[in-house]
Amino acid sequence: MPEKIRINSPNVRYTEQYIKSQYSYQTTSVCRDGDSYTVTPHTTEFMFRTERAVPKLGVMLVGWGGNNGSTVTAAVLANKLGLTWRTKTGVKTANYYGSLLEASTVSLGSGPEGEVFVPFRDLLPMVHPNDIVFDGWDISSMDLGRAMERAQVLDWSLQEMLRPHMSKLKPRPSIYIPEFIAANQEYRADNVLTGSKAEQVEQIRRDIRDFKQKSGVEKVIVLWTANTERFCDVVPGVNDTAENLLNTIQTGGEVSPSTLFAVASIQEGCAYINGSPQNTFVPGALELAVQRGVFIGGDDFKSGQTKLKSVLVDFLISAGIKPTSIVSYNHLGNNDGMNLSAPQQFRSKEISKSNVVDDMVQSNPVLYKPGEKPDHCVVIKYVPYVGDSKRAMDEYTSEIMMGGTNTIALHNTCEDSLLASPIILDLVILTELCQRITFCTQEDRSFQSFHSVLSLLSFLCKAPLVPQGAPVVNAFFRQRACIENVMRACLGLHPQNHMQLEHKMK
Ligand code: NAI
Ligand code: DG6
Repeated sequence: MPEKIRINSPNVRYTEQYIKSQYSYQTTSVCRDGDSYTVTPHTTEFMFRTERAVPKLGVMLVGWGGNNGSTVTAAVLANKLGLTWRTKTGVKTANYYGSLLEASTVSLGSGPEGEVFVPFRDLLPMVHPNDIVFDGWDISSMDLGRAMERAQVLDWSLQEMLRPHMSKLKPRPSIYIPEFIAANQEYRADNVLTGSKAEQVEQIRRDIRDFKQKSGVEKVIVLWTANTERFCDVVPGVNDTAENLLNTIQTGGEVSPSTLFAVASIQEGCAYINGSPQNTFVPGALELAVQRGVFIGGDDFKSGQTKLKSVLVDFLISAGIKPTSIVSYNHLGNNDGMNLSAPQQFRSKEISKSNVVDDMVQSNPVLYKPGEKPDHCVVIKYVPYVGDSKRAMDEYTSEIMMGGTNTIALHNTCEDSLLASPIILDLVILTELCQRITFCTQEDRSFQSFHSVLSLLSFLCKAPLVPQGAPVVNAFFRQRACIENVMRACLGLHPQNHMQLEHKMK
């Protein structure tokens, strides 16, 4: 299908296979000498190539029968079928609100009628969510129709329309190692694989191949949206290198289910994304992904409270206001909340929710001394009655001018899974797009892909995974600008500069 946006520039060429762009990447290096700085601008010439053919995409969800898994599957089906349904407040229509790619826009420039905005998804050829084929695994055998009902997320009349379709979808048996998730999850585990760890990894690999073959999809991406696991110890000789990790799987030593899934996916050449906070990507798993040139991404969907935090703290600090204390309470009553009521699983989430302001704090040495941080406290409580409708209450206390104090208190209520579902779609669609982008520089003419650790997904993750030594960016608008500007580079367009000089001249 021809692209909606065509670039009229000598720097961009459309061949049958690719959009090819020449792009001048501008950076600055800084030398500090005491209180003075020498700043040197640099330009590197890049060539980007984006494959134009969009493949048929299959997505396999680990935890398919959970609230996120069943909700995202139902939402895509409802959109595909163009469903509308009645609620007490009127008629609702299926949509993709909350998806960066589907429901937000970017500015292309100006036309006779002013600035022109287009949906993010139109920038480059991308998979449409309606065309994604889902499959997956769950330790609970419930079909997706019953799982959707168990989740209590979607309106009943919509569930009734979806049930005939959803009931045909059944999660594949999964890897269950009880010690990694809360003991309170045991009652769900009636759909589990048996055999050694190596045999179970082989079964997961067979499942991926089976899905691909039966569904006819050309590409598969695997995404973990199963329960939060406890952290794994990183142990030399066990999981510190790819070779040791593969040996440990053979000998049956400690490897978490999520890492076993990651290994199976990587071995099948399928990108693997971790939507939960645990350290799935132990050094051995990371090394394996790099060795095989497979994308991995994570960790932990950035859906609500943390997303707001990455906006609010960015706003405060970049406005010169000094946050000194951030206290974040949550209570929720879904199965995720029940799992997180166990200390080790809560600890995984606490870690991922707690490091999200570090880059913003470090960016402002006027406000913070080296090593200084705001107090930051995260509390999560399980309250069954509220179900998936999570409550998040936050108090941000900041120092303002002349010893003043500014306190902001927030209360947020919404269905957690309806925030996570569009993020799942963005993660897989963006990952798939990145698989079709290659680039080279004038100095090194051999085309390469992005690093296996796909840091472009940071916008969608609470604890962004980045290549070793790369900076972690949590600040919301920087993360968004990164995605937008990389896509613009693929079209030979300069980054958005927002200067609007043409409107500032006499
Ligand atoms: P859920 O508890 O409803 O779903 C998880 C599913 O995973 C369950 O159906 C469970 O049976 C299954 N499961 C557990 N261990 C498994 C294994 N080894 N293999 C296959 N399936 C397994 O939870 P929900 O609400 O869907 O959340 C999923 C994950 O996403 C959680 O870890 C949560 O912390 C994370 N998350 C959710 C966000 C949200 O806004 N909903 C945001 C950020 C992260
Ligand atoms: C309680 O915090 C449950 C969690 O799974 C969160 O709902 C989820 O991680 C979303 O977190 P946040 O901070 O992005 O709203």
